[in-house]
Amino acid sequence: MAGEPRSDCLFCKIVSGEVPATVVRESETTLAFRDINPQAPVHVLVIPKAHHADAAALAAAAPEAAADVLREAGAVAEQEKTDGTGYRIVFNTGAGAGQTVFHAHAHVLGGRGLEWPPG
Ligand code: IU
Repeated sequence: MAGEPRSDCLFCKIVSGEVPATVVRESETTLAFRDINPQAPVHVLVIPKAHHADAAALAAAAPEAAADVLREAGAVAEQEKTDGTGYRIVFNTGAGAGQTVFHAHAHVLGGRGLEWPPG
């Protein structure tokens, strides 16, 4: 069922504490932790605590939680002091776009110049 924890989901296991992560922020509905394979000096993932497969599914099923993820992404960027150079919020959606973990997550990337278009 949408939103229920899944035993086969890595990010659900991070939410439950079963898998460790370096948490930088937490709210009632979200968790933010450092990516284990950072692509920039600042690379934090912001996830809803509830399980939704991707950003679109999250927005459709739980729009308030989707808004929480965006708000927390901005708060992470402020906390990590990316304001001088800007930052990027990325939701890879679908395997073809590089999504490898099918629990919605925002990448917050910053701390270096970011090119456009992305690869
Ligand atoms: P993607 O958009 O689904 O590809 O992002 C998944 C991210 O999760 C990716 O950047 C991984 O480095 C990251 N990650 C992690 O932070 N901790 C883990 O244990 C695993 C992946 I597996």
